[in-house]
Amino acid sequence: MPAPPDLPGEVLASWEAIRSMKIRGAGRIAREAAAALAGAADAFSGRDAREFLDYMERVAAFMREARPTAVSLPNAISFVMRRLRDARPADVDAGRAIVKAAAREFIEYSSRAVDAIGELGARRLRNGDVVMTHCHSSAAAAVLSEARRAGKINRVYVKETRPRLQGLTAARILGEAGLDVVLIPDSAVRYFMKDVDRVIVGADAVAANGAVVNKIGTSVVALAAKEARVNFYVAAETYKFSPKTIVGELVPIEFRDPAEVAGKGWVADHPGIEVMNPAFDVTPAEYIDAIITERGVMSPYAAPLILLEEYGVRVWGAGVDEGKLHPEEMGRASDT
Ligand code: RUB
Repeated sequence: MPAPPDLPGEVLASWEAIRSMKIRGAGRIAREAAAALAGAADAFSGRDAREFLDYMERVAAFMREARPTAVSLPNAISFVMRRLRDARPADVDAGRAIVKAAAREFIEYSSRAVDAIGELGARRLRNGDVVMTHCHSSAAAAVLSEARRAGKINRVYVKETRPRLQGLTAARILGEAGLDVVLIPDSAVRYFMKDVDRVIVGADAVAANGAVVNKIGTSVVALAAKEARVNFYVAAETYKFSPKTIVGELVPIEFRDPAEVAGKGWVADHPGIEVMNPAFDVTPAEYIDAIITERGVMSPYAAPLILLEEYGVRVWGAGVDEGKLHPEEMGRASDT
């Protein structure tokens, strides 16, 4: 989608930062998008409330396209835009205040949710557990850091997570938290699974059927964990649950630049070879023992309950579009 002509520079910068993965991880992406909406509201210089609403809709639609898979992105945007639409502000100042307050509320909620997941998840770990993780997830890292603080765990295997090597970020952060980190190549997952008691990963999206979309390779870790009878946990805030999946839509999987896999030069030198770079994969519910949310630890099969609580019952047959989620369309009784 082309950037709207009246888009302020800071919104474009946020979009670019998310697109280029300077800002990455589903939670951070969502917080950045909420902050970008607040920045856009601040930057609006017109005086007409209707124009302000249209402008904010354009900004929201643009930001939603920054990356396709993390459902936290459209959910964060919908959270803010729903407030604005419902309030039908009479003037620009009122509209601006609503956007800024909603964005702040989302960002604060999101940060508190990660802390709560850390505490709830750490309780699930047993003394002496050896854990494996994949990619870098702030929510999964919160569980591991909290469990370390509680003196429960020490050793954690961190997969490098090709092609972007987010495992190195996880390894650094977990090392700083005092964990005894072992960095391993992705291909060593099955080799080391026999030494592991639990796996914990994050999520970009949780579908209504309890399937979890996360960094490519997550489903292979889940397979190896199941084979070795190792518990597999997902740490995910409730705003990563996807309302669209209730009506059967699939979470789109992002395919990234082939150069991330093989390097620009190699790709150019081998024009006859197709290089594919899917960034996420789907782990079905049957491979997941529990999802740790800020509201509690639940079975993946309970995902519809979270979605019902968040978005209401009239979602069925409503032709859900996360971009349009608001109480009228979604049958949600209130915004709280
Ligand atoms: C990151 C990734 C993370 C989830 C959850 O992918 O798959 O596991 O986004 O992260 P990418 P968090 O690096 O492509 O964004 O728990 O921090 O929200």
